[in-house]
Amino acid sequence: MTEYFPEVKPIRYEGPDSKNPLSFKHYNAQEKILGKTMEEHFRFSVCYWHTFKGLGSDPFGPGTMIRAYNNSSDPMKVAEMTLDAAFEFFTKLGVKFWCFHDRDIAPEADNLAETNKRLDHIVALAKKKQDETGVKLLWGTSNLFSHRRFMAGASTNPSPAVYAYAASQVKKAMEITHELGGAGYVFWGGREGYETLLNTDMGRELDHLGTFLNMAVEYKKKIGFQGQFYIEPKPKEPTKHQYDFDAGSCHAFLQKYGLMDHFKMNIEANHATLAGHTFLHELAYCAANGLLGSVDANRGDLLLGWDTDQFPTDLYDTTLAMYIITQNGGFTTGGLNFDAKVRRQSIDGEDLFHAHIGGMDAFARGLKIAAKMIEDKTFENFVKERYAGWDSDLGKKIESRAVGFEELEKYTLEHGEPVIQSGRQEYLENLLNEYIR
Ligand code: XLS
Ligand code: NI
Ligand code: NI
Repeated sequence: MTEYFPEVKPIRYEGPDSKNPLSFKHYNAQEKILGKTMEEHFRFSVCYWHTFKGLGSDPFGPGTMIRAYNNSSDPMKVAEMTLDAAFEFFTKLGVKFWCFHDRDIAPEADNLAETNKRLDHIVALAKKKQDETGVKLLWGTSNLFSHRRFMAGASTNPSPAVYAYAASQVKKAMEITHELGGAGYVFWGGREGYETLLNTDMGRELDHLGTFLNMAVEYKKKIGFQGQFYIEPKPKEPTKHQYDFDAGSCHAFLQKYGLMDHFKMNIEANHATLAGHTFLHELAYCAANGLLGSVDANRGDLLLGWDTDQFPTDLYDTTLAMYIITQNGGFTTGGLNFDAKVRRQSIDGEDLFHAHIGGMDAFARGLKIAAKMIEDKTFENFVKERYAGWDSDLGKKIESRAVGFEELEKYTLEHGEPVIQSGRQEYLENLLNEYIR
């Protein structure tokens, strides 16, 4: 079989002193941290769309990357070669999961029936490759945003015929995800949002989206798909107002449409920052509400206000993310998917490896640091101490709703001015720097 990345040998852990750029310095799959191997902690996944289908195009010019697996005028031949390249890449990198959109793995044909046949062909090949390599599907999803029919949205489209098309596509995407043993299925908003209220009935669109997801839940039960459903929040891009703005607005949406038992969140780092939050905030919000599911790992650029999807390298981010995720029990069905792309000038196949190695090592370092923070309990104890008042008689009475405004007024009149204490932010930030080194 053709080797698509002949210049790269399987990537090994060589430790922090290694000078080999094509080795892991920190990610050591079988090393145990807090009772679990690193592999189990992260459940790293490679995404198909950026890594194999993204060729560096931007609004100012076409792709810059020339790949041997893209070199055919027959789109199905390209699909087959790309699948070979992808599994060679997963195996060499040593990552055990992948993610895809339906249209990443097989190109659309002239009609839905033919398109589905193409998918079946590729899915059969993918299933064989999964069996041979032990690589598994973290989640599948459907591309409801590239084709022109979805220009005004999929399940929030003004036309019920487009809505029906989207439903048919998601139905098939769920079936193939099930067929490939996917651990989850992601709903990212795509073009579910709007540009101007002059042509939009927002209330109706939201209801339609709620109905759509309820239909998906019904169909999931019908086919016996056990994977976890996720919503992936994003505030803008492609539309100006995406309905799945952030974890908080998705949470409200899930509650309104009776979907809380069926969904968790897939939090993408750069989507959080586009929403004016930190990655950490979104993770912590999900953890606080039982919604922490999976992560799309990447980062944005401080100076650019769009979804740049860069590979994660910031140790503060990876440390604090792993701190929250690990403290909340770690991933179960979810994992850490690199929804990230190399820059347009990084044209070699080798660059795909450097990018993933860097991301995996950054998270491995983050996990090691977070583990130390968890073991030491320094921050945990600080927070506990800060809220200790809530374990006092007064705090307990409020939390158990044994008192109301009248009793609280009586307390205040009796006790006078409360004693207040420092939040010690700078002290804590200095302490964090002692861990990150
Ligand atoms: C786009 C999203 C997308 C989802 C999958 O910004 O991140 O890639 O993860 O549809
Ligand atoms: Ni994403
Ligand atoms: Ni994104």
